[in-house]
Amino acid sequence: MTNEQLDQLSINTIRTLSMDAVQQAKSGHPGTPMALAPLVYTIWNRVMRFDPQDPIWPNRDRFVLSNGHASMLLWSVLHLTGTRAVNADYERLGQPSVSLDDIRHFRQLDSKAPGHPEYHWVSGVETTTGPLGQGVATSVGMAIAEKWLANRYNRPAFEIFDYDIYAVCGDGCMMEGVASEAASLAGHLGLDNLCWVYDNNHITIEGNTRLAFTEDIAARFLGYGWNVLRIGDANDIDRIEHALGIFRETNGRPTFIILDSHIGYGSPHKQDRPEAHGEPLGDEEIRLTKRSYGWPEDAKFLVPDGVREHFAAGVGTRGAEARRHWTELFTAYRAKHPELATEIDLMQRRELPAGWDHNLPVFPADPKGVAGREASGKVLNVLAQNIPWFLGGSADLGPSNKTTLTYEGAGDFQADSPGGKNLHFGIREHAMAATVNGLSLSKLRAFGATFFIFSDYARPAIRLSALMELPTIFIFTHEAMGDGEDGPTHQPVEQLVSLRAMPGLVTLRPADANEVVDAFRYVMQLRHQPAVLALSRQPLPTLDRSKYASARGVAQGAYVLADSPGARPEVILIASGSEVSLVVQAHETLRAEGIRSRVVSMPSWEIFDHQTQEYRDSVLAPGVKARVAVEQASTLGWERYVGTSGRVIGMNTFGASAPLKELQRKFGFEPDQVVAAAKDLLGRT
Ligand SMILES: Cc1ncc(C[n+]2csc(CCOP(=O)(O)OP(=O)(O)O)c2C)c(N)n1
Ligand SMILES: [Mg+2]
Repeated sequence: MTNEQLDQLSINTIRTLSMDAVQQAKSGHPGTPMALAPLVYTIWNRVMRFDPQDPIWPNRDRFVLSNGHASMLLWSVLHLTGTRAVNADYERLGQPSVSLDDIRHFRQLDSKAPGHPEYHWVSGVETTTGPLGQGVATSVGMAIAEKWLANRYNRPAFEIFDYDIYAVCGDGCMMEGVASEAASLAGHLGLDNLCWVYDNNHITIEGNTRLAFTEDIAARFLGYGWNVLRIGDANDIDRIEHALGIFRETNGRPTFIILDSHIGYGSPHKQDRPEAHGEPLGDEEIRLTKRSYGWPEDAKFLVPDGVREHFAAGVGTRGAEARRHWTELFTAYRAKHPELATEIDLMQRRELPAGWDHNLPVFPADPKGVAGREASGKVLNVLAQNIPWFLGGSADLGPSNKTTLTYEGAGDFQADSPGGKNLHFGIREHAMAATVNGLSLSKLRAFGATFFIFSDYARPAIRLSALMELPTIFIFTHEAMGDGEDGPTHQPVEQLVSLRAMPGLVTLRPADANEVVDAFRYVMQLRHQPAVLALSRQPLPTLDRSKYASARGVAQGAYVLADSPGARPEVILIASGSEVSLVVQAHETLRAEGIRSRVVSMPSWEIFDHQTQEYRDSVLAPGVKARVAVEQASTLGWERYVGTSGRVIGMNTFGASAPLKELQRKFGFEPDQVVAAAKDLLGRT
């Protein structure tokens, strides 16, 4: 067989595997894999530097399938390239990442060919996709990461990092706002290591894009400052290869390739029709389509002889050679630059350098206190100096979030200063969170920041952080009514409980400056969980830790901060964040009146819930039924800790525009009101 024939055979193998898998599953998306098989084939087998034997080799090119519904493209190519599996400890397992049996069980329980690409479940998947727009936005973070890594670690004659990022996307991705935010940022930063290929098939679920999407997308990307290319025929693999070559030679701009394609290519009755998007073709149509490809009509899940070998000769050989060369280079680099090499090693395993927590601040007792955001700013500046690959930024609220890294040499990340550690995301919260995911997928330790209320704008990407088990950090300040006069548009209410509801995400709402320090101490040691820090705008009294318990209790999620001497408490007062100090005042009042209360500071439900029953009972003594929870947020969920006979002082409306003091009075966040609730529960009014 000629090479051209093998190319075609390989492409048709991707197509027919996709059709067969969707048919077998009786669900899935056949049309786009049929159309994009030549594209994905070309990227993988002709261009990408990816070694199927080691899918986590640090300098590999990245491939992102942003139109995640076309997952059969990825399962086919991971199978045909013989990509090997890697486990969560980064060990190579030797077995295939995706077997033919997995493809036969496409979309079935435990199959390594699930409905959409899932990072952490299938080796070779660089990021989880499915929510349209997320993949391309995440790819911008990957591209920023590569620029940053190259700047820090490359040395003359040592190009340790020089990889590229390829993302494939469709109409849906292009319509989603997050993609626009991300494209705008990528254009501004001139990320010439980033290439998006847009599947211009004019079809989405409801029909032709004439229905809702008629803009001039080329003009749009030119406006963003991208290099825009067009390929009129998705089957022309030489043109595709040529365009990808232009991308690799383009400096100073990301590349956007518009690829005109036909969804359901080759299907006599479904090509160019919306039904090809998300329905099995049907047995008869599959036969007709296979006939049009010159394929045996009744063969199922067929991988003809020569196809695996063709991939082995293409990406297999090129990837192995690239990795071998890199490994030798890195060995020499390690000899010459041992400290830098060690950093790269640590980073790959998501470990922290020795001394990462040196010089973390300790805040003295102070009734006037320090704002949560202020304490956080001090901690961030220490951490960023201790951990070279710790970086991040805000969505234009740096001065307000106090996230700016101000120490000498921190610098701004820009096209002409790719070593900067202050990222300026602009007012693009959603793309910021997706970018932070991309940075984290590239093994950098990254944070993003905005006001807590606007976490809603970032939420879909935070959810993917949790789903992907990434140790990202989101710093959300102005976490309650502290911005008083800004009013209800800026006062979070339901954000806290909604983030607590997200599996795997750790939320922390520290009570004072020392709790902020210990919250970071906890968060930094996470390797597979994202964290949200909800921090106050206004100063919170720094508690006297010689009188009250140590802030180290943060690591247990909740701890007894203050207790009554002698017998068991009569009432337990539980609070988080800014309400802790007010509950402490209530406790002192109750104590003066001879009522034994206990104060529990509860910065994190999730962490507390993971402690032993014994510990939890030592904090929330089961015999004490009189309990009051105080938190400037939705009351939903607090019953879990106060029980059916407890009381919750929280928010059930949207707050209001007024000075903080007045809001605290109006909504019940005053010591007297806590005292009254406690006494009421005890029948001591
Ligand atoms: C954020 C988001 N909204 C909606 C969907 C549901 N959905 C999946 S695919 C799709 C249509 C996508 O059209 P296009 O990107 O053009 O894909 P094609 O059919 O051309 O492959 C929609 C609406 C989704 N996955 N993510
Ligand atoms: Mg489309």
